[in-house]
Amino acid sequence: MVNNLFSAMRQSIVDGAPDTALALAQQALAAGLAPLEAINSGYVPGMHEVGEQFARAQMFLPDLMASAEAMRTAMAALEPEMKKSGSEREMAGIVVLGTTKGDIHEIGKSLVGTLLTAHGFCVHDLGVDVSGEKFAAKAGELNADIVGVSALLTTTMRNQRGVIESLEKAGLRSQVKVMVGGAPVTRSWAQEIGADGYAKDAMTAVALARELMHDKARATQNLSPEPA
Ligand code: B1M
Repeated sequence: MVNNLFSAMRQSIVDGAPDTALALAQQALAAGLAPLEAINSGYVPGMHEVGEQFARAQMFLPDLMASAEAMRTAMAALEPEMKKSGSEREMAGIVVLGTTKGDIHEIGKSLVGTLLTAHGFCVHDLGVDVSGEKFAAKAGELNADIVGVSALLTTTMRNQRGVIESLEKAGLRSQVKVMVGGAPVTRSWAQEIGADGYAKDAMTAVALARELMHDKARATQNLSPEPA
């Protein structure tokens, strides 16, 4: 039964059908299905299928855009449910999030933001096509704990390094942790550019953000003067 629902969700993305995607999201919520399960097992496989068909030239840019619209519509229905628990918890940390300069892919980044919010982080989402300077300015203004940079294109991944350089220039690097992610990003790339961590998906991003907050707290304790 639930597999039929997942398969219909997947198909609504492949078809680029926002109304169907929305109706299925509402059906899932009414049935008590966890929103993240609907996203990961229903809609995301549809996006992968679309990406593969696009790469094989069996789908074109307008198809990709229609699929993205269907995905956004479904996520808009599921997001409030996912975010609910976050508002009831103690604030876990401040995150400045965005997709790197030259890149307008927003769905994965927004999902990361939603799950961080759901787990108590205060997320400031700068959107897409964000320059390193903008990341650094917002991180400084908010005294952010973490800067999260998403990139979906092999050509824009390198701008993640630019964000780190901008934080260094602004004198903020020692106080802000940097996490990176996005389909072409790998752990070794994160290490190469000097990021503090890499997460392969949104749930892993939450675990990583918590880990980075622990690292920050430990570093602060080590700097505190010894009690007399
Ligand atoms: Co584009 N696109 N796209 N696209 N698109 C890809 C990425 C591509 C792989 C498709 C393909 O060819 N198979 C390919 C990139 C190839 C490459 O670089 N090697 C590609 C291309 C080529 C392009 C254009 C250049 C096409 C063109 O114009 N000719 C163009 C570039 C525009 C630009 O950015 N300058 C383009 C445009 C678009 C649309 C605008 C049409 C649309 C985006 C709409 C939108 O976001 N509003 C789009 C889409 C939808 C895709 C695919 C099909 C799906 C992306 C997506 O939303 N996935 C994508 C193919 C694919 O990825 N399989 C493709 C679902 C999402 C939940 O997953 O984003 O991976 P994802 O996020 C995951 C993880 O990666 C991770 O967690 C998320 C949730 O689990 N994650 C993080 C992401 N960010 C993170 C940050 C973190 C931690 C984890 O910490 C901070």
